[in-house]
Amino acid sequence: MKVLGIVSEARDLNQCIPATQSISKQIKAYSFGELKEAKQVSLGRMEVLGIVSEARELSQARTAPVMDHSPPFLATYKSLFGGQQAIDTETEVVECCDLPLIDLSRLHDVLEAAQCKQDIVTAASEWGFFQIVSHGIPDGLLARLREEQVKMFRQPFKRKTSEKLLDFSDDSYRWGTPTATSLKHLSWSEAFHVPLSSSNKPARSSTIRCVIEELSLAMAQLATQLVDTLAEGFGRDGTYMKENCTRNMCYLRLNRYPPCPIPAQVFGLVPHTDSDFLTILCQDEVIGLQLKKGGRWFTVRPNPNTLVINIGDLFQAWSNGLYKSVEHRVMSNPHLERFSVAYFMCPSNETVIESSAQPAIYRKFSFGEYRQQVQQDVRRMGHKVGLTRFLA
Ligand SMILES: O=C(O)CCC(=O)C(=O)O
Repeated sequence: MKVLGIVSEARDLNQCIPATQSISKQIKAYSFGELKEAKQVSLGRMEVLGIVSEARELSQARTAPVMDHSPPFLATYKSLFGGQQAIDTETEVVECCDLPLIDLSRLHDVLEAAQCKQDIVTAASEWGFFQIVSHGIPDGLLARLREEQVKMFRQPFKRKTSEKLLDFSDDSYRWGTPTATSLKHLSWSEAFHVPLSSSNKPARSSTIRCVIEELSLAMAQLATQLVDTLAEGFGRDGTYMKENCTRNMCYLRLNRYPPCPIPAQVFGLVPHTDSDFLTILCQDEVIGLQLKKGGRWFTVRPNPNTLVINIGDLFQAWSNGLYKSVEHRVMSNPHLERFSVAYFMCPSNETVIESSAQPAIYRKFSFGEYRQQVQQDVRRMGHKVGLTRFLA
């Protein structure tokens, strides 16, 4: 493994993936298209892992129906390969961490509520990330969403790019990073971006639309509860958020990270902070999410039984830096596909973000202005600059 530079991956796999998910079992989930694309670069890796015969067998199974659902990353971005690497898993030692765990049922216990609120405030200030249980989103609903999400991504790639699937808007399906000019800006992932404004009135009803509708209502309620607590933490109330972050301003992103034959070279999702107030993330059991704390990257130990909450840029500005919008990224994985769903709590474009603290770290700005600046930076420089552009 050392020769192939996959020691750390093997360590991660050993530490963080449930034993029941053997690599050989997972590889059966690969489509022919993925294997075909991965074959050139990854047969060596597969050989070392003792799964080469299965890989060959699968890649040669031409009689099986071909469901080519993974995007053609290698072919499309070939001009970026062979140059500078985005990441170096050989030199970078990344430890696993457990996010602060908060049981939200304590908010309803008179003896526990104050301490629970304090724990949320502390986690948002020190980590910018925490995980929650007893959050009120039914497990069955999350499971149904995952099932529908998998079906959406299993559609042939051509269909995902060329058709308006299930009433999602035309540009809902996204993959890779069209603006990437180097590997470090490329994300090896695909996503359906679903503005919740359009989920209210589906032209025709489908299971996924109904599940999204139900989930977005539950997520909005949860987000309001968290925001009330967080606003209270610096002497504000949640009215401002309730008025400006109505559900139709928010959006859901369904993410899929296909197995990547060159994980040492490319991210699943490039390092970024979220441009919203607050994000609620539902991830599966596959390792991938990492966050930066004290200048070092940590791998978040995945726990599919919790929801992960992270603070976005707007909350950092509104709280005058009390809460941290922390840089995070997703590592690509050579063997396993990974799914996640993120709910982004956003205000209307006209909403003005202004801290009432003095001196204010950031000048006041509207969300529309912020969004435009982020898009411009990504277009011009390949990456987001974020809040540092808005220092007072
Ligand atoms: O998939 C994940 O774990 C993180 C997703 C994320 O950071 C995003 O969608 O912005």
